[in-house]
Amino acid sequence: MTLQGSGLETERVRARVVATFGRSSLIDHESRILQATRRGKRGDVVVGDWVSASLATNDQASIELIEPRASLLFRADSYRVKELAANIDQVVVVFAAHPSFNPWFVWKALVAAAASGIEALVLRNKTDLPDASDAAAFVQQISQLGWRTLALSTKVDSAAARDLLNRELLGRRNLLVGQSGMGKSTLLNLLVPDAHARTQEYSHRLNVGKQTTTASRWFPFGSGALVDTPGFQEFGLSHLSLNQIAGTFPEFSALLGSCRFVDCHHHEEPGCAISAAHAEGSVSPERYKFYRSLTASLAK
Ligand SMILES: Nc1nc2c(ncn2[C@@H]2O[C@H](COP(=O)(O)OP(=O)(O)O)[C@@H](O)[C@H]2O)c(=O)[nH]1
Ligand SMILES: [Mg+2]
Ligand SMILES: [Zn+2]
Repeated sequence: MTLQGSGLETERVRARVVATFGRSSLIDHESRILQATRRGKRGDVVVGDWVSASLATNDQASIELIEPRASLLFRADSYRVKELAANIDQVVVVFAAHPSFNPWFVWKALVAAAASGIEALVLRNKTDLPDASDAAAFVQQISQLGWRTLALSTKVDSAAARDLLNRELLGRRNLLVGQSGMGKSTLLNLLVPDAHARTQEYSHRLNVGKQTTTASRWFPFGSGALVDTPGFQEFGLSHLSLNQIAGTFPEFSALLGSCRFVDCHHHEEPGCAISAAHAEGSVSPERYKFYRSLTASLAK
């Protein structure tokens, strides 16, 4: 569509937001990357959004409208709640025995995904290295709780890793999360060979320092996508309510609704079905401790 008037010719395009930094975004319109700004509004554009933008002749676009999102994934840090990505349909949580991993990071990412109604896959990377921090046992526990899991070595057995990953990731819009050093970028580069070059191009065009990976980056992958996230050590969940959190624990699902009090916090209230299950050992002590920690400030 071409709008005439005021001497300026603009064309409306539909595009995918592939990177953001401050008020600037990069949008992908039929494989052409354009620089875009959002007039008036601040910070409401999220990587993964479909937008409608008007395109000026100088290759600068202005985002006019954000289409309704199929999903939106958040995480919180000590300052604020941040959107990680929109329109994701699978969260891939990457961890490895080296450097040592934090099991609660993996569990928190699973809570965030489930609370947003997004499927999750837990990926144990670096199986070529000695398993000094019991990664295999951890992934087995997660699998017993009902999540899909994979174990592979991105670096040493790349061909096998690529086959396994293609099977689980192709055709989906995947968000890679994990503590830094777990192998997310290695995995991304294995599946999307020009990802490194594109990351540099994105940073250059957004005028961000080369080393700064401060935000998510969207890369087309088959009919879906792979979205890389920056290294963060904490996956805060302060945006979720107690009921939302409890609802993401698979081992609670058969018990929710059986507590004596409808508004039970499952913190050892009389007649609590979940603390009873914990006392009997059918809810693991570590998982219950994790639940109590997540909801400590919410149970009032
Ligand atoms: N031994 C081994 N090292 C790996 C594997 N995958 C990644 N690495 C290494 O782990 C380090 C961190 O990887 P990187 O992809 O940057 O992690 P990210 O911070 O999660 O993006 C790099 O030195 C990689 O070469 C693997 O499967 N096995
Ligand atoms: Mg990385
Ligand atoms: Zn209860």
